[in-house]
Amino acid sequence: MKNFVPLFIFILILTGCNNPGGRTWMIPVSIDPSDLAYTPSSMESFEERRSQLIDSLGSGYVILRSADQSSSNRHEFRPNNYFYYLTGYEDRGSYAILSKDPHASYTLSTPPQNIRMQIYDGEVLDAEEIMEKYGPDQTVTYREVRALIDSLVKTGASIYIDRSDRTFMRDLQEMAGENGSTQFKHIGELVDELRVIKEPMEVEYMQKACNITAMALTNVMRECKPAMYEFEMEAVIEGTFLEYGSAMPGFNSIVGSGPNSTTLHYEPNKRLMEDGDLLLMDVGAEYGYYTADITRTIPVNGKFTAEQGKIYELVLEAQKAAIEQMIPGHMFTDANDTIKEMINQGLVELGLITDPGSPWQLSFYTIHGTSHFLGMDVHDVGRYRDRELEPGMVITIEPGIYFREKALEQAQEMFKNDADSAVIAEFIEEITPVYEQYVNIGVRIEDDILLTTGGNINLSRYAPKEIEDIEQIMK
Ligand SMILES: [Mn+2]
Repeated sequence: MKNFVPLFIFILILTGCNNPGGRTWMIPVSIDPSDLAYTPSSMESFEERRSQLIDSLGSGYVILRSADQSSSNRHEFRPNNYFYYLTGYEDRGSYAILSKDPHASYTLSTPPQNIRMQIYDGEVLDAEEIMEKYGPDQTVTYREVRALIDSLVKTGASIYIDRSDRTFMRDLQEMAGENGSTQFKHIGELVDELRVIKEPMEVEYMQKACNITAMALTNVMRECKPAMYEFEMEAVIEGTFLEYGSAMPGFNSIVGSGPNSTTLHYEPNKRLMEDGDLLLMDVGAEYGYYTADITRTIPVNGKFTAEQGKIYELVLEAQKAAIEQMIPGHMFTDANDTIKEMINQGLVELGLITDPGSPWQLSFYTIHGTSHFLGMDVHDVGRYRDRELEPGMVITIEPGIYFREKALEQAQEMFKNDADSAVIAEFIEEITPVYEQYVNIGVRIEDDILLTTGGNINLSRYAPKEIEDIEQIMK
């Protein structure tokens, strides 16, 4: 390994040369996708999840399907999250049945061996290959599994399914018949709490998803300039995802400049960016079916204006303080309370909040919640309310402040249940001259935080967020 050291230093010097005068922003991410290959230890994880699930199953059955093209709203096939979490099986056209039956607690069906489908979609595994790779107790054919499911849903036992797969639920309800006593329960009841605590392999994928996303955002910082379109930045982002082996984004990329930075879920990404705009990017690469979710806000021309800088620093300081609250034993809501307190204080100082004790004035600017679980789903499963943070959770921290042009005229309607109209009118009148300096500024900063014993690790730490770093990279 010694031989690599001089080479490494040489690469460091080379990359340093590309960025004279500034420090190089290094992101440790490799293109090599061999980390996605199944190993005996990754197969053990899937087995361990199934055995935990079966322990809590009682006399019911779990019936899941890998999803087919038509049930997926994505362009490419991607397995159902619950199905994949419990099986590790990645192809279309298979069903999994789990039960306490000691002889056949885990059944996988082979996909339809349909030659025409194979011509279009490629070859599929046969029973022997499935037994070897995924280790079920038995395999059954596609035809047999339909008959088996048909008999199970008529037994009256509890059937656990992914209730968000509506097509499949309707299909099973039809099989059970009008008068069937079968209860279709949500598989999440048994699995979601397992999914909340991430295992080392899951963390590894999420770290890589975050590193790829950090690379994408840094590439935008290098490419971005006025008179480019938002979709060109989207292309840089999703192009980088593909370049590093992320097959698809974990959710639709939000790339909003100027007024669009104030639209929370802006997705058209069509606008021509102007000098003086902010650009807000809320994006995430998916890797190994786990997604990142990182937001960065940058000045299109490479330099924050004084007003943009003030709002940015306020969001950033609140976000950093909130991340420090992400410690096992703290409540899920502690970080959010810190954010509210700091942003409230900052907006009072800027003359944008006239009553520091008024939650509706704060929500006039901040609007949305600031945390969610992250995992296979971008808003991942699990119970949020009234719970303590635990090691292994991955949670986003994403405060934002938004100055929508229309917000002033919509305030009466928005807060009619929170305050008297005379109070709202007074607030609007008082803040208007200040508000106008900030119109079309939208700032959100989002990181993905892994809880560890006694602390946390910021998985998205390689995505630059200090003003100084962003401006340096954009030079
Ligand atoms: Mn988020």
